[in-house]
Amino acid sequence: MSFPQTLDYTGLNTPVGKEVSIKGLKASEGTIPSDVVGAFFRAVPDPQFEPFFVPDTALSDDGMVSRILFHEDGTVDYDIKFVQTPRWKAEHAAGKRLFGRYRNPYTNDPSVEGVEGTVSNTTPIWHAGKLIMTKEDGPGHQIDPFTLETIGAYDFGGALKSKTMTAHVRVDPETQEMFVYGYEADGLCSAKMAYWWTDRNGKLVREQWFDAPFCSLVHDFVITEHYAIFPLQPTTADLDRVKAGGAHWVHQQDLEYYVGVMPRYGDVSEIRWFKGPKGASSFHMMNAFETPDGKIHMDHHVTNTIAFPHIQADSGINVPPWELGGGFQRWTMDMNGADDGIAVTPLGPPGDMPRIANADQGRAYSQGYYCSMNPEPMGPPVMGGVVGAMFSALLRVDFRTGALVGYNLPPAHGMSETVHVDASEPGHEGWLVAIVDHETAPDTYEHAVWIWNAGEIFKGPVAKVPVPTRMRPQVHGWWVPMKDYLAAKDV
Ligand code: V55
Ligand code: FE
Repeated sequence: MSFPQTLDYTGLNTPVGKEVSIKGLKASEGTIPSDVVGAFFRAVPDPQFEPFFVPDTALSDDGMVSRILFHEDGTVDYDIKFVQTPRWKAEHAAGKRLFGRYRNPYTNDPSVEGVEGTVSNTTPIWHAGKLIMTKEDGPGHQIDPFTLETIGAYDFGGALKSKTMTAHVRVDPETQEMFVYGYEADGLCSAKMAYWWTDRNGKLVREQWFDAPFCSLVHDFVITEHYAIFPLQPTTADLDRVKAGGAHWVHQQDLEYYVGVMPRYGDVSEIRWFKGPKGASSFHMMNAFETPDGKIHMDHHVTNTIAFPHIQADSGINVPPWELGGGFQRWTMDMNGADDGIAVTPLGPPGDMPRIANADQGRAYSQGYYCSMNPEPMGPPVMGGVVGAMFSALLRVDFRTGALVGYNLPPAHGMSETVHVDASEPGHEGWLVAIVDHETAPDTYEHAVWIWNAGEIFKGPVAKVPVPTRMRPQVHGWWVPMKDYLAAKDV
C-alpha cells in the first residue's frame, strides 16, 4: 500500500495495521507497583487502507482496541485488534477504502450509501462491566473485553434514540451513574443534542434532546455534583458545505465559546448559556466543581484558536502550535448572578490530556495531571499522533498551593495520555501509566509502558515495560482494576 507521505502516515504515524498478541512481558527497569494490576485499554487509530481523499486526517483512521494487562505476578500481556465497525467490514470486503473525506458521506463510494461511517477510534469506555469503543460521530461499539472481538453497535439495550455518542462520558464516583451526550443527534450537521444518564448498572434512565445555539464540535463535557455542563467551542458544521463536498468543520474566530449549564437530573429546558472568549477552542476538560457561593468552575485546556492543522486549513487560519496561546484555564460561571459572562483564571502552561483520580470527578479537588511540552526542548519533539507532535512532559498541578511540578522526558521521547491507578496505601496519590515512544534513529522507534508515582512524577518513572512491536499513537485510554475486569465475566 502507498499511503500519502504526510505527517498523518509517516514516522511514528506510519500505519501498522497488525493484530498482535504478546504475552509475559516484564519490567526492564524498576518494579511494577503492586497496585498496578488490571487492564489498561487504549483506542489506537490505524488505517486499514490508504485514503483516496487527500489530504486525509488521522481522525478518520480505523479504530483498534488494545489491552495492556498487568497480572498479579508482575507480568504484562499486550493485545490489539481492529474494531469491526460496519465501515471496517465494508472496506475489508472490498479490499480498499470506500469512505472519502472526514465526516462527509457525499464524498464516499456509492456502494456504502447508508452504511454507518464511524470508526470508533477515540476512547475505550468501561462502565458496568461493558467495554465500548467510541467516536463522537456515531454509535459506540461494544467489545468483548477478554477476546477484543467486536460484539456490535451499542444502543443501551435498544433504549438510546441518539444516533451519536460522545467519546467523553463522566462517571459519578459516589453513585456510579454514567452521564453522556451526543451532538448531531438526529443526523449530519444538525444542532440537535442528546443528553442522557444511566444508573450504576448501565441502564438508561432518561434521554432528552435540545437545540444547541449552533452545531458545534462538542468533544468533551463535565459534571459537578448537581450540574451537567456542555462546552460548545465555535467550530461549526454546515450541511450545504458538506453537500458540496466541503469540510465538516470550520472554526469561527469571531463567534463566542458557549457553555451550557443545567441541573444534571433536570430538564433540558433549564439550560442556561454562558459566553466565553471569541474564537477560543478546547477539547478536553480536566474537571468541574461547585463552590458554596453558587459558582461553577470548569478546568480545561484552552487555545486561542483551533489547534488541528486540517481544521485550520479549512478555516483560513494559519497559526503554528507555538503561537496558539491560551493554556490550562479555570472558567467560572456564577449561577446566582444575572450575567452570562465567564471569568477566566490561568492555572498552568499549555498542554492537553488531563487526568484526575476517579474519586475527584465533579468535586473540588487538590491535584490533577496533564501532558505538556518541555519548555527547554532537548531537540525537536517526536512527530506523531492526531495533532502532529507527541507530548514531551508530564505535569502535576497542586490546586491548594498553585504549585506546578513537571517531569521532562529524555530527548527524542514522546508520550501519550496517562491513565490513573488508585493506590491501596491511604494518603498515596496513586500511579500514572502511559506509553512512551523513543525515536532511536530516523523512522525507528521503541515503545514502552512507563509508570510514575503520581505525587512524585518529578522523580521519573518507577518502572518501564518495553513492548517489542511497532505501536501507533493512541488517542485515549481507560484503566480497569483487575477485580472489575474479572467480574465482567459474569456480566
Ligand atoms: C478529536 C478526536 C477525534 C475526532 C474529533 O481529539 C476530535 C479530538 C479521534 O477522533 O473525531
Ligand atoms: Fe478526546
